[in-house]
Amino acid sequence: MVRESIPPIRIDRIELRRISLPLVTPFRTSFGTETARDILLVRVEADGVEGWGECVAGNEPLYSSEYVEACQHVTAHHLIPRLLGHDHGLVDADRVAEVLEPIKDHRMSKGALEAAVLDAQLRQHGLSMADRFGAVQNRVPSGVSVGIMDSIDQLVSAVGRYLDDGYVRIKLKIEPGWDLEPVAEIRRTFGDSVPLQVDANTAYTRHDGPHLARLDEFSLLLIEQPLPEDDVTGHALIARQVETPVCLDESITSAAAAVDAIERGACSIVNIKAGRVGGYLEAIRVHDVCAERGVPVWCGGMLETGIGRAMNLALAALPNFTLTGDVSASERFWARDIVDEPVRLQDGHVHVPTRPGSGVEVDRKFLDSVTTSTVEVGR
Ligand code: NPG
Repeated sequence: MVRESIPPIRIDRIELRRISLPLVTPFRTSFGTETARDILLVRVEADGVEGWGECVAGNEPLYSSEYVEACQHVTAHHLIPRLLGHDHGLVDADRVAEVLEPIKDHRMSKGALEAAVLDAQLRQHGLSMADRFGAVQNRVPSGVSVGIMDSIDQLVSAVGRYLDDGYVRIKLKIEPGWDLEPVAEIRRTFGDSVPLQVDANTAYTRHDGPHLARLDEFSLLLIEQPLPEDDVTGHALIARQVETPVCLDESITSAAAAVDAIERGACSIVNIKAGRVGGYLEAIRVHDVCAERGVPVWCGGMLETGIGRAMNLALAALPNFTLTGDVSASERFWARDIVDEPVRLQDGHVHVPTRPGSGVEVDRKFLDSVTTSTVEVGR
């Protein structure tokens, strides 16, 4: 698909803002429990408009090596100086990744900065992110990710509530000791027709193929990231031992990594998260290479506020997002969101924003009330 380019913008100032938001309920995965998020937001001021980007790194380096404090440091000291030093601050979102390329990794930080530039540039030209990305849907089905709980009874109640809310697909977090039993109980309680998948967040080993194959009887949509991120060959071994399709998340750090994993038979489905691959533009490339190879994708989530959630929706509306993603309603995680139009669930779907840029406006008063620090970096 040809996506038209738009004129660059001249950046006047970039603000790094940290906010603290408590989660409505603790969220436990195989790598840890989150009760509140310390979130880095990037605000770009350019030609009289502002653009926002959200960094999805967690408080600690548990999901990947990135974490919020390091993201702020690398953004302030390595990414922003390069961006502003290039062409006197005249920036095109399409070229941000290239300008930042000499800095190794730090994809979540790069993605947040690129998102802020893109948001400002699109607002400047009155274009929505969905249109810029090539979205083909105005709403997408909404799935929900359900954390590991203290008891199976608790899990059953939580899943029951989400199904009552209308979520059309359930993802259960699993780890050794919390896999066969919870999955069996959810199937027994809610039946075989509930679209169900599991996510291990790297918690298993290459020896666990026969154990994971015992999940096959539960007709799961997929099993996500059973092994550590760098074990692509191990995933190919597991994929041969289980009938349930293997999906990769942590391992897919770029479009090139997606091609490699697919060609090596390590996955037949890909979870796309913009932050994990260095930004929305690389995420679109991941989408495209998967589409070319007949590999379906779905949009993951990283406990984003309304800013990241709105952008995820624009991405999830692309044609090869044929599996239901993790873009759930804001209220699934936040008592109050920081934007004027939080994501809402309607008939099991969430709407793709249509206004310019991300399509959401930041609620400044509430944002200020949850802000813990602000740093300005000028041109
Ligand atoms: O809906 O935002 C959401 C959460 C979906 O389970 C979810 N995210 O491993 O995919 C994951 C997990 C995650 C959350 C990963 C936070 C990293 C940080």
